[in-house]
Amino acid sequence: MDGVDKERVQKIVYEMSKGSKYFENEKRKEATINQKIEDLRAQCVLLTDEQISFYQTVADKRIIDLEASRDLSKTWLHSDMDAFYAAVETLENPSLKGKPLAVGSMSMLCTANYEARKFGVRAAMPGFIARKLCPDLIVVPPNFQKYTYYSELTRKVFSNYDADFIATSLDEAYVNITDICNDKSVSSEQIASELRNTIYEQTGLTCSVGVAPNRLLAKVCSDINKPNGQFILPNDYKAIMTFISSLPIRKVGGIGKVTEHLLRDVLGINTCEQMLQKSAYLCALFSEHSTDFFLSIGLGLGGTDTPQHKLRKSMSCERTFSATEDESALFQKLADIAEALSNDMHEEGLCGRTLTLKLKTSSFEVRTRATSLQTYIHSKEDILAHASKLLKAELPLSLRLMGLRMSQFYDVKPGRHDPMQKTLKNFIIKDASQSTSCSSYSSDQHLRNGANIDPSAAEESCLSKFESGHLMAVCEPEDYQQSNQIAPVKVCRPGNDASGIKDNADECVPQVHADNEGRSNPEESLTNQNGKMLWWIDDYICSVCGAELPQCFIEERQEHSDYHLAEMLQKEESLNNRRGLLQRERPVVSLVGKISPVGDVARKKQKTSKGKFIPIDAFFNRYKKD
Ligand code: DCP
Ligand code: MG
Repeated sequence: MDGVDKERVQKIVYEMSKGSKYFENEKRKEATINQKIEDLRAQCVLLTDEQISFYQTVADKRIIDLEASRDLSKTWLHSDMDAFYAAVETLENPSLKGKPLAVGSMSMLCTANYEARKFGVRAAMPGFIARKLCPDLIVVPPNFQKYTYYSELTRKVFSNYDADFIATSLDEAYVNITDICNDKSVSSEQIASELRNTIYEQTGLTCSVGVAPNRLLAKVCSDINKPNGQFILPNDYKAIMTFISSLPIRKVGGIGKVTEHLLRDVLGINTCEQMLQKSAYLCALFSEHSTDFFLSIGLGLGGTDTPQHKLRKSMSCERTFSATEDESALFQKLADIAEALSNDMHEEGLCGRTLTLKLKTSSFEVRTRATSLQTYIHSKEDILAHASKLLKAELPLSLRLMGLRMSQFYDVKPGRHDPMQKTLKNFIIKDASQSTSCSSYSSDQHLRNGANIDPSAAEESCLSKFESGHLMAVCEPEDYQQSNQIAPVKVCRPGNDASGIKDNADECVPQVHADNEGRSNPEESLTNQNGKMLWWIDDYICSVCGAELPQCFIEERQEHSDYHLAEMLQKEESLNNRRGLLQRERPVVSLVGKISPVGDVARKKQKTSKGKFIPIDAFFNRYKKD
């Protein structure tokens, strides 16, 4: 937006969207954020000197630990194609060269070329507003086949540098160039130039590149000399700290509009360095994992290892003992099992969301009781808390075996997708869990882009809870594409995170999402008890049905996920009906009553899916009048 008449752009956008549903939603989101800011400020005021010095000690220790994890031995390159979709369109139609061009529709733009950006036109802006800003703007519809083709060409180039490169979207990738620099005895700068040249030779398209000791910084660096440029940050502590000292926090992946506002308006944090200066307050107000992430940013830390591809579906631990109905003995055993499971999970860097309690009674009847959590957990305390609830509901009982199984992990999807891009499911909602009985929970969730625990990461997301035991994950990594580290699985301790990120409407509500740069939230992911799920492959392909919808089609994507959710509910409903018929003699707790209204809506929606949701244009009354 440098050199853009921002005031004019803001005025036009305001005038054109005023009164629209989108606008009202934005205002609601703003009000929620403001309320959170007020709450956090109030909490700050209540902090006593004693508490602040306590939190300072905690923060200092954490900083020492994080610093100890610093690894300067790796060199990461982040590549980002310039105005990708628009550049492809121009390549295929040279008459577009030099003209302001956007790809998308009158409802929403996916991207704009640099000529159009001078007018304030940008991704996720409705095309009709863009036209107002730039009357000569050419808008062409997206063609994903073309973009995928060119993306594949770039990926071939990346693979020559790093067989395990991480593609985060069609036009972005992280390449570990440590080995190639060493093997060829060439500088990272030379590799960066060479890679950019090769991409240009192979595709006719330009990209920008950042090189740094970790992915978080490499991503920041690739934006510095955009378009068609590169920036190298040396593997040097002093250079990193100087770089970080004045870096605005918003430039860092994982710090989106909401987090930026909270940190700035509550604690006066604008630059990465200030994270360290306010470390005590960060510890006091935010969860352990949020704080770790913030402090990591202050230290310029980020992901350095290539994520392991894991396929583990579940992890369990069970104990057999002489039959007993002594409740305190049973709870003690449960605590032991929870600890063992937690240790195992910790070793593998896993956090899970489905906890199953297995019981064998003294008469050898085996029961399983499971709970699907809205947070990913791994600590002994969290596991025990949920397991105890499950056990309590079964007592009194004489048992000879107890076991705990955790499933639905964050894990790394095999393949080229970046685990950090769509993973950090910081499932942070106040209502901690709901339990349901089941016999087996398969988890395909690990097949999503998963993550190892990495302190230096954050994207924010949440779960929307649906009735009747269904959970729909609405994942809202605020700045998913900016996120350049392996996302951690943030563990929610209810009541511990005062950030407001926890239940932030901005991140949680699957409505219109766009950050400052108009970046839409990319992922509406839904899962059911069979592990079915929806996410957006390469940012635009629906994993369930293959439909193509770019990120900026926010409403359309929401509608699409709603449709699949409804479809899933319908299936479940008919399954329950069938079960009801088959098992008439047994009392069946039917979910039908609860889900059928949704199912009905969905059925209608399926037929009229185009007309059911108001297209975004309709939200803009002005547009219609014009
Ligand atoms: N995209 C989208 N919706 C958005 C943002 C991006 O559909 N809200 C698509 C279109 C872009 C592509 O993803 O061409 C890559 O996104 P980038 O953010 O990298 O944007 P560009 O490559 O277009 O521009 P830049 O030169 O800033 O990288
Ligand atoms: Mg790009």
